Amino acid sequence: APTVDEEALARCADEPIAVPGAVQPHGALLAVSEPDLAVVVASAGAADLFGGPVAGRAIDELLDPADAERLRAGLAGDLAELNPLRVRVGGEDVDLVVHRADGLLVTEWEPVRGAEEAGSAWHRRLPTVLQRLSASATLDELSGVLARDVRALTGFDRIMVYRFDAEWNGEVIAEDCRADLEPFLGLWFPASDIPAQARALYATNWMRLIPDATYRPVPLEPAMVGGRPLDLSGAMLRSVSPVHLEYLANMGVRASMSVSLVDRGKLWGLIACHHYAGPHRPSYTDRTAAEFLGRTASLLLPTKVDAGEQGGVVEVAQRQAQLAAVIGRTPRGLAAALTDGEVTALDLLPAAGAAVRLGGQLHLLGTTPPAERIGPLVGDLLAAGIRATDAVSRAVPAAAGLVATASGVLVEEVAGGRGDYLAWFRPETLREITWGGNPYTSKTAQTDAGPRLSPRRSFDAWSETVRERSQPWLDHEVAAARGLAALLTATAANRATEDDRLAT
Ligand code: BLA
Repeated sequence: APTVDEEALARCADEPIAVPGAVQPHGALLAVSEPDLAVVVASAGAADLFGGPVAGRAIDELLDPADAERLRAGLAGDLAELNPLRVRVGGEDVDLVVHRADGLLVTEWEPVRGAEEAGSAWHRRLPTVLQRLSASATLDELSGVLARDVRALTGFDRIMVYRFDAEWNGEVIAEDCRADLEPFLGLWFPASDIPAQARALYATNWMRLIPDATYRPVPLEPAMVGGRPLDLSGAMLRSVSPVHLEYLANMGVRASMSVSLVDRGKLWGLIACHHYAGPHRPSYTDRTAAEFLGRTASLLLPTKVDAGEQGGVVEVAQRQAQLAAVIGRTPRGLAAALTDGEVTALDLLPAAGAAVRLGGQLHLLGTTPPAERIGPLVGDLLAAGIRATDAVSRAVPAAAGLVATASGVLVEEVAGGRGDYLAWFRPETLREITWGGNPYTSKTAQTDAGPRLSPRRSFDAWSETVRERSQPWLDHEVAAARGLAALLTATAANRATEDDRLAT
């Protein structure tokens, strides 16, 4: 993976994107105190929308009496059910969306003029879409359905399903786009394109929209409440990072939206949406429908078969059962059960070599590093808390010179503390990957706050051969290794107890 300047990268992740002190201009923000609903913070220019100054006024006074009544009734209940409240402001239809932050009620007012209103027809098709999502057998199929249906719903020029790897680089695994656009399918993007604090925000906040990436941020007034800038992490109008706006400009993207895909609490990927010709702003309702599809697909993720794992799951489970049977049948000598029989520890999962250390004795199977190198290697990995790595040379110093046989190492302790373990080895596998632009050309610029990374300028496909890496260890393989180690630990403990009983 690209090693861009670490310090500059850390700066990127330091940018306080939750508190930019500004909003985007396609709406107005008023943060009010409760229960009087008096305006404490307003976005600059809010007076234009409301036809007069708003500071210190109560927002229900800014509304028609009937709308004010609906707002008050909604505030007494679940805010999520109130959103959006369609109200009239200055003769215009406005979607009012509210949430609470920093002890204030944050109200956001988005005039619907310009936003597409063709959503309701689409909503009637939702059951069909849900049916398609749940009927898809594989991850590929699910992602394809998601890209096509989110595009049909939102009208963006390009929809991509983007999946993170273990180091937060990402691959475009599905795409639906205008026929004249060059496809991004299969391209990889480096982790630094979406820094850590943004990923953290996106794991809890599922949706963000930039209808026009050439916008000028609208400041909040006053800039501070109670000595702090207002937390906008839950605000739909939140002004986004200027670095990201530069990135979009370099990519030729005029409007961008993304919806999180989250697997069991962890950010798994994004549905990334681009518009090129001009600004693009799907209505609040259509956006939330897209978010709903993202949430539904997220729930389905664990149930879909990953192309990389197809077939393997069953085979590994069978081997695990066979080994368990052999262990149960063999009264003495667990090591012999794992290394001498028809099925050995090496057969448990796809690997070139395995090491079994039981009762202080090391047994080698297949192609492994030299015996004397294995102990120190395993020791370093365990000390570093690493159970599985496909890039051993980057993980621990004891791996020097071992990449040919052991670029990948999977290790599980047996009966912890005695130095016994099971380990599997995979050789280096050269892999060609194509990045969406040479990731090594991001520029580091000096700023007052220290070095800062700026987005790369070219997104032309750029291929690279990845070295010193093995095939990755899949979750079910790691689980099988852990299961076998746990069985050996329990069996060894049982037999020790039996031996004690026989001796007395
Ligand atoms: C945010 N970067 C993002 C977002 C995406 C990407 C989707 C979320 C915001 C949005 O929906 O537009 C990246 N967009 C992509 C990728 C594809 C895409 C990979 O379409 C691939 C198809 N960006 C940089 C560098 C920095 C950086 C060097 O290139 C750091 C200095 C920062 N990206 C950055 C930040 C955010 C971001 C700070 C958060 C923006 C925000 O929410 O305020």
